[in-house]
Amino acid sequence: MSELILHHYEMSPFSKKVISILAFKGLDWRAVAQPIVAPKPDLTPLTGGYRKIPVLQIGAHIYCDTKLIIREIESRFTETPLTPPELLGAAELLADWADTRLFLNAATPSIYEISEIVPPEFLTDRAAMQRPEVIAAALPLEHVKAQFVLDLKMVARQLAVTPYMLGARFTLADAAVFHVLNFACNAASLKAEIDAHPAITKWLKTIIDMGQGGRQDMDAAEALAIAKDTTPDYTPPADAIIDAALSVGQRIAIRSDDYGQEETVGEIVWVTGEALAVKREDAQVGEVLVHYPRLGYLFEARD
Ligand SMILES: N[C@@H](CCC(=O)N[C@@H](CS)C(=O)NCC(=O)O)C(=O)O
Repeated sequence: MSELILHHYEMSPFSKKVISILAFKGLDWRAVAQPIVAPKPDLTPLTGGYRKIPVLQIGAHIYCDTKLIIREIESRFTETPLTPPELLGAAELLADWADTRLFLNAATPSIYEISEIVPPEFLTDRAAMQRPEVIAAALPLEHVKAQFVLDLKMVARQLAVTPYMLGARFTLADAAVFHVLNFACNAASLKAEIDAHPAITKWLKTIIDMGQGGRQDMDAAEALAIAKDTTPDYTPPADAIIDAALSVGQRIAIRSDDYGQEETVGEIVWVTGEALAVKREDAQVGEVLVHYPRLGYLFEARD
């Protein structure tokens, strides 16, 4: 069973980053709708705790974080490469900027502005995802919005002279900047700032018009049953390494180094320079192999 199953919800910006890539590559995939706020009882049996969206499931393999999800899709489907090698480093750096700094500058003002179209518990849920010291150090909303407007100028400067963020073709850099700006369009005042740059509006439309690839919806129960009926492949990848700090067989807890502190606890099966996979067992889904990138995550030994 090697279907791509994306656990997401319609409003999720990071899901749109992955979906734009599924569209670009013309791939078939299954969409499982997950709740917009915690708890996520049909997701956490797969991840062991991680509640962020999206999560990619392939059989009993669970991929957390879009950085890793996209690399996995790219390595499995090579016919339509997303980012040529000569642009990959630049695309990953730009994607990191978009996913963190641009996202924060856009999300904070957007979330306040769209509060009437999200469930009432949404703001409390998102506030609870932040560490208290981050909340205490929060910058004034007007400043954050002004930073977003400055970010737009940099994006527009590029799109005024090339059709895509890194030149003539769609790459990872477009998917990453797209998901943030597309989400910001939900907030009227941010959409007005975006629309002040016709090159950005045109580029957004080009990506939206790419569609969603071959999407078919799937029930969460079916996705959980697929994980249960499948045995993960524990074979280490060719680039697996020996890392004394993260040795195979060790039990570890994995958690994000930014917002969302839920942990995945499991036994290390393999480690590469940029990712790792832990085995865990759950009454509902049996044995699963949960994959994480190393960038952006903390690992702590557990007995
Ligand atoms: N670094 C993560 C960030 C994912 C993320 O923040 N996703 C948002 C939704 S787009 C989220 O999970 N928010 C809380 C939630 O949906 O429960 C990634 O690249 O996948």
